[in-house]
Amino acid sequence: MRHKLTIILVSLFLQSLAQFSPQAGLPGSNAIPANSPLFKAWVQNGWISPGYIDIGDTNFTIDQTNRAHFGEIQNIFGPADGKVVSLGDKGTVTIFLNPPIYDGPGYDFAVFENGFRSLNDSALAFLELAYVEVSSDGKNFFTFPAISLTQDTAQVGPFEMLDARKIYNLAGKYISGYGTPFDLSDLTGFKDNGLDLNNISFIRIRDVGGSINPMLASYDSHGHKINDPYPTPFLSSGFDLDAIGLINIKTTTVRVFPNPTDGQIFIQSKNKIKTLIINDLQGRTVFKKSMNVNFIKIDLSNLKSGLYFCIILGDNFRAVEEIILF
Ligand SMILES: [Ca+2]
Ligand SMILES: [Ca+2]
Repeated sequence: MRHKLTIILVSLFLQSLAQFSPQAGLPGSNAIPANSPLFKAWVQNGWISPGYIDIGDTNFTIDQTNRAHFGEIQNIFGPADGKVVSLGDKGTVTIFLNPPIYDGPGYDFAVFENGFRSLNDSALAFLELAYVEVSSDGKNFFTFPAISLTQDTAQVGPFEMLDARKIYNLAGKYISGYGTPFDLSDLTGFKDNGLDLNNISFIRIRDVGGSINPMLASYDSHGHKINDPYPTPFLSSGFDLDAIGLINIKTTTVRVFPNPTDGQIFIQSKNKIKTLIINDLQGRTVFKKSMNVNFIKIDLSNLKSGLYFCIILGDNFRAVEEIILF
């Protein structure tokens, strides 16, 4: 008990000292500008599950809906350009990566939002924050361990500024035009839980909400409430996703064709295919088979039309391909 208390006190002391990377443009900032040659590709797809305009008042509507609806999902495709889609309170955007990304040297990807700097203090900015989660299989997502040292006793208001030095591993830490970088090596602890850091095929951005009301709060990895501008009762409520720049991208060795398909699918792989799994968009497994081949034909014509993910597993090898069944 005493030991535990000591650990808590030491960790509180360290947190009070901790200063993370400052706002973009300040010395020592790790913000990556959109035109950096580090970016080898940009996310080109995604689907949104919009959150409430105001999670504290779900009866509040604009244009007959209580969900955020500002911007098209297409606004996140391609390089960061300031065009965004709004997630709403605790809304999500999920992105499929093909080819996957992997834990290579340094940062592996960066997330762009549309925050803006304070006119009075270059260290402060209007920021909306989101958790970042990744998955190898589209079923099990793992969240980057985030830290918010912003006080959590007085609600940050709808137009109040945040200090980036108090924010770690949350998207939206930097102003428009600068990406918040993420290093997959921060998730090494999840390797035994099914996360393959060598094959990350999905990224999910999840708005934090930002309320410090205990009924509505989101917490960081130290159990501290994440305080960000709330309420933001506008169509554009919540995190505004602009783009995701990819840094460490895998070269792919799998072909799935024809695609889209009416059901007949051929899968060709340089590595031996040992297990083949088909999951639907909700992550439910609709097909699973063991084998030991480089080439296989399967028939999915008994499935409902829609989007599926084909997961191809071999020895030290995994690929995920999107299949459109019509
Ligand atoms: Ca890395
Ligand atoms: Ca954009």
